[in-house]
Parts: sequence; structure tokens; C-alpha cells
Amino acid sequence: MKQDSIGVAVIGAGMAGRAHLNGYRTASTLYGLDLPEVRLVAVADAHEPFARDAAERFGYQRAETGWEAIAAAPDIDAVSVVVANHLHREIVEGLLAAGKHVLCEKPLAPTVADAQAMVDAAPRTDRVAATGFTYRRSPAINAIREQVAQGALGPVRHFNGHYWCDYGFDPDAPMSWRYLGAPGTGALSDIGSHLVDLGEFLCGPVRSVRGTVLSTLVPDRPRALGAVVGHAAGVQVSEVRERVENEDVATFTLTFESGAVGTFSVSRIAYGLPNSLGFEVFCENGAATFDLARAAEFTIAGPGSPDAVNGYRQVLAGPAHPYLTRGLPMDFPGVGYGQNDLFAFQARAFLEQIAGLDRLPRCPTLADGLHNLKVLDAVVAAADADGRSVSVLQSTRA
Ligand code: SOE
Repeated sequence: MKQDSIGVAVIGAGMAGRAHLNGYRTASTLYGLDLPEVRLVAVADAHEPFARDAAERFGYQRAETGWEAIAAAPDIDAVSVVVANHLHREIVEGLLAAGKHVLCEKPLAPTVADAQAMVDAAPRTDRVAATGFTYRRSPAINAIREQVAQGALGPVRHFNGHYWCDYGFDPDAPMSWRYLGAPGTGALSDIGSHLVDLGEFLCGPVRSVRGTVLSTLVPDRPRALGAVVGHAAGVQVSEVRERVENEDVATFTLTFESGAVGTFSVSRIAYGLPNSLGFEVFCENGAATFDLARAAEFTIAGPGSPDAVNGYRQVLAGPAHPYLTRGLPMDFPGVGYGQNDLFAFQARAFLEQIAGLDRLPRCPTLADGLHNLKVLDAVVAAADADGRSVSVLQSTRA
């Protein structure tokens, strides 16, 4: 569907919302000149000062305080939903009903039922309805995926992944939506959703889960005084402490449909590690590793290395790998890139899909977001299964 221009908006002016705002602003500078004009129209946030600051900072035409104004705006075609997870369903369904293209942050919703309703709402429109698994846009992770898919390393035997953050290590870090909800809506949903999606991105669908441990190590937190954004760093707090309802740490073992094993460790109280995502993929004839701390590279080991030079080789992501040719102003190995660039690649892919271009991998669908939640549901169920294996419900995975 060719459009003269695409008007974009972001609902949520917090930490990740700003990454989406910047992504749309940068998208036109990437790859080809065949993208329709991108109009930076609006930012919405319930806390108006956040919306106004973000609109001015990222060059958007106006600030709004409610998602309804975005849904009703005739000059807006595509919207990112980047707010607390429990708000996703109402907003996504409202935007789809208003005829907008939607890119919703992970996890799609707090429950499988909510996500299923969102998936059911999507076919009633011809809009693009996507889930934002941003790490799928990592050039280095895609390079590893290509090696695995081409069979260069042989079949996968064991995926070991961690996603460790430290935004919750301080008991006096203020309460926020991330700490409220049923078991599985804490660290497992917030950051485990990324890691589980990457496990399947690299190793194929999950068959079953076992041995889950969900632990809450910080039982209560002080109530925030004033608006909270992102991980609420530096926000004043009251004397009143509120109970933390969900998990700080989640560990579990899963089996992929391929028979490969997956071992997962997720934490939001990992002292000194603000955003530590990493994994190893051990295969029959080799292995590859990734560490977000060195985002623009990966290591790989395979047959044929003489004993004198055995071990893992460092590979610098560059034009030989996805997304990077004309994906950065300086696009040669060693220049490096970071997580913010992945939001730009994601924004470009979303806009290209809306424009009917097919240069980049399509965005994960709402059904992919639903499937991710079904796996997380099985992870939670395996916490009470006395070590028995819990199968993942057949997803509606597209
Ligand atoms: C990546 O942006 C991310 O994992 C977010 O998706 C989480 O919500 C945040 O808590 C940590 O960073």
C-alpha cells in the first residue's frame, strides 16, 4: 500500500518511549530513499511535562496526555504503544479500531487472555499490528542466527541465556507498575520475555518447561512521590512501603521442539549489572556467544582450528551482517552500535511494512506476542509442577 507520507506517534514518553521516538526520527536516514515521508506528529503521556519535553526534544509536532487523542487524530497513521503492560490491551484495541497501525512493546499484555483478545482484534483491520521484540533487530544476534540456520555449527544442543538487570536491587528504589501483578509479571515478563523470544529466534519453538524458581527477594518498596518514568531512578519516595507482588528472579529449564535444552536466568536485582543480556549457543560442531556489553560483536568457535589457535574467535559486526550496510552513518566493522540503534532498525522495518516494502524481516505479529506469553505461562506453571515438565499450549504463532 503506497502512502505519500506516514504520520507517527508514540504513546508513553518514558525510557523506552524515547527510544521509539528517536527510532522514527532516525528511520528515514536508513537504507533506501524509498520510504514515504515520515511525519513526527505526536507524543502522548499521562504526565504532561514528560510529553511536552519529549515532543520538543525529539521534534514532534505536539504533545498529548491521552491515547484517545492519538486514536482520533486524522494525521496519525502509525503508533508505538510504550506504557505499562496492563495498559496495552485497551490502547492497542482502541488504536486498531481507529484504523491505526500499531507496534506494541513486549510483553504484549499481563495475561494470555488479554493477549488473545488483542490478537482477535487485529484481523478486523488491514493494519500492521506488531509486537516490539527489539533484540531481533541486533546485527550480531542475526549473524549468529544465520550461522545456526545454515548449519555451520551443526544442530543446537544447548542454549544458555541470562538477562540480568539491577534496577530493583535497592530496597528503597520506588514502587512502580513493574513490581505489581501475578507471579510471572515481574522480571520474567519484563526482561525474560526478551530472552525467551531470543531463545526461540535462534533455536526454534519451545516444547516444554520444567524446574522454574520464581523468587521475590525484596518484599516491599517505598511509594514514589510524583511521576515515575522507566526504572524510577532518582525519584523521591514516601515513608509508606508497599508490597512487591511479583518475582525479582526467575530461573528455569526448557526443551525446544528440536530436542535442544535451554537454561534461563533472569533477574532485576543483579547488583552492578544495569542491562546484562547474554547467551551461549552450544551446537554439535561449534558454538557462538553474545554479550550485550559488547553489542556490536560476537564470538564463534568451530571445527578446523588447530590446537595451537583453538577457542573462540571475535567477530566484529559489519556490512557482512544484517541491518548494518547504510544502517549506520559509519557502517564499517569496529564502529559499533547500541541498543538505541535497534529501535531505529525496528522503526524502519515497521514503517517499510506499512508502506508495502519488503526489504527487512517483517515485524513480529501480535500472535508472536501471544505465543511468547504462552511460553511464559508454561514457565510460571512449571514453578508448581514438582519438577514435572509443563508443555507450552499450542500457540497461534503465525
Ligand atoms: C530493554 O529496553 C529492556 O529490557 C526493557 O524492555 C525492560 O522493560 C526494561 O526494564 C529493561 O530494558
